[in-house]
Amino acid sequence: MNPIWDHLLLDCRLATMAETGAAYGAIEHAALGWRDGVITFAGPQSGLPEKPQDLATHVDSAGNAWITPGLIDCHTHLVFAGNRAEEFELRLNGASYEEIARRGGGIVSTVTKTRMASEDELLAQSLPRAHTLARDGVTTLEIKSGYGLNLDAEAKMLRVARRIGTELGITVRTTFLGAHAVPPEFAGRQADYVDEVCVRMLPAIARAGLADAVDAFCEGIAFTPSEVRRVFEEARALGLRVKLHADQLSDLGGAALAAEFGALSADHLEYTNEAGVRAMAAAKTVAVMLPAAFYTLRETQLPLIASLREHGVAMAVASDVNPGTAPVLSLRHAMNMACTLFRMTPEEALRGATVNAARALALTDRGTLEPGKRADFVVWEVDHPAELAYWIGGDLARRVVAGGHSV
Ligand code: DI6
Ligand code: FE
Repeated sequence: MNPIWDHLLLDCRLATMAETGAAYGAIEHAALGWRDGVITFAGPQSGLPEKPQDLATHVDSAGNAWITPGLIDCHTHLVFAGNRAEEFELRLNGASYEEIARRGGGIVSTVTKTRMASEDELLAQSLPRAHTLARDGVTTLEIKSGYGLNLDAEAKMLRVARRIGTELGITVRTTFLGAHAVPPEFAGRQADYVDEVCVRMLPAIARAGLADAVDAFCEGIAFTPSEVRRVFEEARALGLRVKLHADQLSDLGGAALAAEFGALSADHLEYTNEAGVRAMAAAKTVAVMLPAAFYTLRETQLPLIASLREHGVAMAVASDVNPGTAPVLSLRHAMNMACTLFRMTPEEALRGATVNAARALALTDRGTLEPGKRADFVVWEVDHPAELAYWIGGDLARRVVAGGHSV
């Protein structure tokens, strides 16, 4: 009989993250099989239908290692030029993030550098960051534009994001974030810039197929709820799903606004109120927790984790990799912060970086280890899945597999 699968890994401990009733959806003494990049078997080894050698071309032992779904980082601004270590220093000398932004620093300084960089330079600067995330277990990565703020530079960022996926053999989902900040040439003409985003940039980006979703920064230092509404209406007309930077620094009702548009996710949420939580629950909008930004800004207002939990809002955890508020290059580190700072459990943090992150990206083919899902998984050097959120740093991923191939 010819083997039916490409690969079969024996002696696994699977944290499937599927809703099995067991913590982490765990299955011990398990086997994992896959063919053509898709999982064909994820269950007790005793349940294999044939002898391993008859089932797969390549049969290996995982040596009783823990295996999880590939990690999914569902919110990053990973493509940018330069960095903002200088601003970090300014903040340590007393300036606030908002003051720096008002003085033309902050996001706009990254915009200047990103516009100046050629596409290849931008790739060369950004790729190592993505590589670092992937080595730590990330097999699906969302990347936003938002440091170009004109059509050419935004398109350049999104092309670089797509090239990162091709270069590393991981999945990259792109998000258009033209409404991130007002570029200097539109200073004092914010409404005109919103026009530019809605009438010119967004339709062209959509036509070029460069964006999988549309995001905006709804904040006192960025865009008002009514400006965001215009962007979302345009996105809806173009058939693109939306997500929102909501209530990060103040409560502008961002979570409820996102929910009203059936957003995939509302992200940050430190200042979101109970009504916002209820609106998200009703709309099944995922709450994306970004504790690295909370940490970097030394924020003290905690998102309403207990209420989100109580209302059954799915919580994701993402790195928010960006040069201003989250210079973090490990999704696991963000998971650690989600536990230590936000009091999420290690299991919630892992769910947040797998199954719930998949939901935040509208990806139904991944996030758990189950037959029919993509063969995206990580073999870890740990004795318990809680270690993934417990260790700060460290080199824990023994093997990272995306679409059936080692990354
Ligand atoms: N919220 C954030 O935390 C990042 N963007 C956003 O909308 C910060 C981006 C930056 O400072 O460069
Ligand atoms: Fe962000």
